Amino acid sequence: AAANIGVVGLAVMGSNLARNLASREGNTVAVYNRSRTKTDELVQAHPEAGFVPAFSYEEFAASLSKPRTAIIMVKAGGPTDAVIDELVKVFEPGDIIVDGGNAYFPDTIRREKAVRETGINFVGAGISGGEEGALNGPSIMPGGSDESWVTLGPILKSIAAVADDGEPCVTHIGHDGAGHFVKMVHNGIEYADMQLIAEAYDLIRRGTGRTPAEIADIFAEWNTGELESYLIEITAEVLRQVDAETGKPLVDVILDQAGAKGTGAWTVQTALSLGVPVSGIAEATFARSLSSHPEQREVARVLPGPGTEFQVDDADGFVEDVRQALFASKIIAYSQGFDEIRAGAAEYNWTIDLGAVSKIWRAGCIIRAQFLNRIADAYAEQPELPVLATAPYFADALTRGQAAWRRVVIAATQAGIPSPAFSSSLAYYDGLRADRLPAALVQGQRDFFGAHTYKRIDKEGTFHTLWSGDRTEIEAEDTH
Ligand code: NBP
Repeated sequence: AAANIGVVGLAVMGSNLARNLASREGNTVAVYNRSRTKTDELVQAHPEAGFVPAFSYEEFAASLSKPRTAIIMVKAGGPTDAVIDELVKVFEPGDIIVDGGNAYFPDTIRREKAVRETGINFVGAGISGGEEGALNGPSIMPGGSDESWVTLGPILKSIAAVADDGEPCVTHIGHDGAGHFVKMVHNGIEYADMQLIAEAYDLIRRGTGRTPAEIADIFAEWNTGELESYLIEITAEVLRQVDAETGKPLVDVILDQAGAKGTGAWTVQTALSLGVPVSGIAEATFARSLSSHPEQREVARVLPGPGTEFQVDDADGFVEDVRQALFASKIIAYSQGFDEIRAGAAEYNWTIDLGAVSKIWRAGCIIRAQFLNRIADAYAEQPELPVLATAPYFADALTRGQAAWRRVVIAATQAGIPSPAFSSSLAYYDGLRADRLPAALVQGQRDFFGAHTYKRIDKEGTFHTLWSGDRTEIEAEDTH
């Protein structure tokens, strides 16, 4: 028993995480992979890491000091279940099994419940930041019991990314599936942020005729202000890239069909069942789906557009409008994402510190940005804040930016340029701040065809109009 931590699954993520662990003072890392070659290759390529290789689950368990702690980094789904089954056989009560893969949170809730019955701790931990993060410091979102956090906390803190203020990007999110839930929403927010940036690029390009390289400069400039973030930074890099083969901007050579691995869809599906409108994330997910149906796009080319040239008069003014529209829409997307976490915590009985979540996203993950400090400030000021976008800093930005935001959505609509994330965020904003919504009419319709009843603004109780009778109103049972 020489190792204090083990890693199962030595593909790119697992081997990078194992190297990260081994590079930290005080860690000795046991490694195991189903097929032996990956283990041999890793151990040979990194003698400096002092790995303790194991070639069976029994050997792996025997090489770990107690309480045994192992991080699983295998393909999500069946493979994760298979590894858990094997580890449960060789581990003992008090030991800790961590799933660092991209599990769907209901699976994590199920696994935690099953493993807990053996007395072994199970922790689902969202690990963000891809390969590079795994090696140099990811943002880590662990769930699981308080007991397992005592052992695991110091280990995870030692390998996590570090924010500018020196804080490690890991916190105990909440019990059972809370960590993977928060990782899921992180990815959903990432989808929204990327789509918003893509819409901003498209509008500027088509409205002003700027080249990708010129737009790269605009994004680089934006990256020095309130939009400063990893995603804005890499967008500039991608736009500046020239294709070696054709000499064209790379972005013009890349097929315009966006892929997805499903975490955006999970975020939206979960939001639908929780009744939380995450329209920015949903539109971003749908925009990827729309893009990847070439057969539909091909036949739809016959449908007419507005038939006018899109050319803005004041190019610099338009670029600034787009910047403000992007920032406003981004505030809404994050506000919606945090709303989903709040609602998920209420539904699944997790105590989640939303400010702490925003802080651990400041480094080691794709949505890392200065902006997250503002979210942390907002929740520090008001932990029960019902709508993040109403915190003073964000409300101020929306007040300053809303006129530009509207101009951009109008321009896009008139020009026939799709801006689903910009415009749905604006619709959400206007819906949320409205004094009265036409939901009153929807209730009337529901009562008409289904006797679903309604409430009144002027008195308590539940009512139904006798639509097919004399149309008088009666008090009714509340059937929603
Ligand atoms: P993969 O997702 O490609 O999985 C390959 C690993 O799973 C190999 O070690 C393979 O062993 C092992 N494995 C499989 Br497949 N079936 C197994 C089984 N029945 N029993 C034991 N091991 C099995 O690896 P990855 O790309 O390194 O990703 C690992 C995890 O990290 C995944 O959950 C993934 O979703 C997540 N991930 C996260 C990020 C991020 O940014 N956070 C990025 C990429 C991946 P073998 O060598 O014997 O075939």
